[in-house]
Amino acid sequence: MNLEKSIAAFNCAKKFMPGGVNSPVRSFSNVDCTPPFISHAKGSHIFDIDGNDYIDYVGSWGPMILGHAHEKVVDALKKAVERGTSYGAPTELETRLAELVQKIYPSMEVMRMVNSGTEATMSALRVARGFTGRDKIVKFIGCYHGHSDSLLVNAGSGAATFGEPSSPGVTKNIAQDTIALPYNDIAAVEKVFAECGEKIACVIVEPIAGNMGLVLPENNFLQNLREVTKKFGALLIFDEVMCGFRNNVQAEFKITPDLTCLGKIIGGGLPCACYGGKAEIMRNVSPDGKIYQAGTLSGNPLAMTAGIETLQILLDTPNFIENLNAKTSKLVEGLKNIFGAKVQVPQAGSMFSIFFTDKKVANYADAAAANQEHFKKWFVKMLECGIYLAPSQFETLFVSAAHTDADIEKTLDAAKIACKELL
Ligand code: HOZ
Repeated sequence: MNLEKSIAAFNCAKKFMPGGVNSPVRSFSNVDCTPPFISHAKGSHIFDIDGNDYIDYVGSWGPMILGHAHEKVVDALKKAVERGTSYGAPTELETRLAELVQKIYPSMEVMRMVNSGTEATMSALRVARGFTGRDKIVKFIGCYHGHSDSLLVNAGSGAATFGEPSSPGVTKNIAQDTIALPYNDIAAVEKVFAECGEKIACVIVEPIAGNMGLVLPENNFLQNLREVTKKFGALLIFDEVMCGFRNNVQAEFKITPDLTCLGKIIGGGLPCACYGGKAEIMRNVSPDGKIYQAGTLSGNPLAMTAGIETLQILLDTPNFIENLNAKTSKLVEGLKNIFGAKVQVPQAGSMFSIFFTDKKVANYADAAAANQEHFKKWFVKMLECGIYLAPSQFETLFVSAAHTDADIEKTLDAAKIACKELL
């Protein structure tokens, strides 16, 4: 694979940006590769400046559920650009997107649009603290909720990838209010609540964890979280930035969290996120209430337009999610057949990941114990075969509506080659 131009572009970028990138995992440094520099993307494919063509399972880390440059989204955006790119004033677009979100997430009675998942989770924490008058929060080791100080404690995703799950720069004073517990361990949660439940403002959780690889909730973990938080008057926050829209966790598990954080798909590939929940809680946000949060580009008309088009397609296309999930199952079953019991390939709807271990992965310790050297070799071989995967064990892969049967077959052929070399 020729990456000559990408290597030159990377060297140039390194002069200006830490690691040559604007988000650490993109540097590919943990898999000892040069990241292909992207020129464009269409459907399920992404193309680099060297002319290489890849089948893309990163999908901009989740948002591109329709595939890249979907015609309807692009057309709507072209028209929106002509009307101006930002007003810093209310538009009807914001209400339209909120209505669509509420159709899918009825628990979000009142919501606020923001620009990134980090902003959504950070703001939801502030609301939880402001509403309850309590300081402490509970999160789970290996879950990643963006990079605000309170949440960058025992975090997954890039923080775990680069061995800094609790970042320097987060003060002890802030970190001491964050209690990090093992995912899927309800006994640990109950113990902490028994010790200091009256000081805990909220539990924040990825109901389907995607930032330590894909880890599914087990043994009524989510239902038990709902019960224990209710008992102690703490809020339950579902961070569905990654799993949202692809999985309807709240309906499936019949759980109403107090607050929900959404991102990625909600902006259809443009910067947008949202937090919201019960009206009695959200009405405390300024200007209705005293809890402050604001943003110049919040509710930006381009992001609202891409979000509206994307959600409308999800809602209007018969069996959209069922078809997407079936396609993903075909890929996941194919990978299981190729690798056998030596690997784990968890799936949640159109999300999946691969762990090189024969043991089931239920938390961060299990994920970190999987063979990272095998992961690295797998990643490099797949890239050489034209399959673009997330360059870290602590991320998740996404299938889009644009992936074809031929894409899935080509991916499985590449996996056969990688498997032969690996195992
Ligand atoms: N680490 C984030 C996904 N879990 C975002 C990665 C990126 O955009 O580079």
